[in-house]
Amino acid sequence: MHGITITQFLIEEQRKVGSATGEFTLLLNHIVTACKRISCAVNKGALVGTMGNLESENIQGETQKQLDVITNDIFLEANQWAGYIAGMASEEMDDPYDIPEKYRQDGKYLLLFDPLDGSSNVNVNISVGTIFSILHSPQGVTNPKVEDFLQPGTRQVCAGYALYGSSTMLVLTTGHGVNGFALDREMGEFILTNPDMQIPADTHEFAVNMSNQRFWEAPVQRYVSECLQGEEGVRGKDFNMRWVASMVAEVHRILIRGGLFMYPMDSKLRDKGGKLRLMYEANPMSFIVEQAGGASSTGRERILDIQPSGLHQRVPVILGSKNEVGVLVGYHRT
Ligand code: AHM
Ligand code: MG
Repeated sequence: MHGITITQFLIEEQRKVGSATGEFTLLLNHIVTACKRISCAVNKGALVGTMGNLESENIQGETQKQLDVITNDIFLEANQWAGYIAGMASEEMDDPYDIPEKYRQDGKYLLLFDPLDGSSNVNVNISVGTIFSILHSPQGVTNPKVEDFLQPGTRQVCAGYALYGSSTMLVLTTGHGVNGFALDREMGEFILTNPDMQIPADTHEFAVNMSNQRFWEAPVQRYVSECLQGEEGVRGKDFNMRWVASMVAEVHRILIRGGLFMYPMDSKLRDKGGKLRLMYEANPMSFIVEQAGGASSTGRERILDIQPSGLHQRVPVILGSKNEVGVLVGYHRT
């Protein structure tokens, strides 16, 4: 039997909230459309010659790929015109996007996104994704400034990602659990395939870029060396390791079968604050992981509790199976 479409799912969810006006459901529908368009753009990449680098750099000083810019434009275009959104910000833009005057209408929401996460993987045909986070726009603000976006992750109304992998999946939370939808390309619809996703509390799989080992802090050194000792070591079990270098793919794997993912602080990242960006990578993924029963921390504090100080702020990230995150966070206390 075919599952329900994402549109039916969203409308049924909306019915449960008596006071809902339907605007939020429509807003999510535009995000869904943007993700379908991005899925097509990523799939066609090599055929239409969009797999290369551009000469430009983004605010993070990273060389932009053609697809970084194309997918950023798709997200802006799909979401700017309906009036539900007061402001948008993304990894690919230094400042919040100026929504054209003709579309401005006291929108209730702010949208933050990374249009193509893991884009260093795109020209080698490895999974990439889109990450997004929705916040309330402060009341009475029609042209939101950076300060209006700087809300802690606990204030997110919704977070989600699309994974462009062997199939395209969309995973969402609005604070009532996590649901996953697979794109049926023939129908052109996302279908509910993974209702109420739950992360197992225990795991024997970790994900980290091992090439940074010599730069890590002591707690992470200890944790990984104990995992590598396997059955003979203090952990008393063998661990497996994965590193896709696409956070969306790693978080999706953890939602399906558990695991621990980290991009920890290291001595060469200290000035930047970490590698991953708080507002459109760490916060939405932490919201999803916590809603699926997992945990997420910098090692020293819960990510969702951080009061942001900048749109492109970076933080160390440790997330996944609750008990395993607990072990590593515990090592940061000793
Ligand atoms: P991006 O948004 O520029 O693609 O960077 C974020 C990505 C994450 O998806 C991934 O976990 C990490 O960068 C990989 O970094 P590294 O290449 O250092 O392993
Ligand atoms: Mg990214």
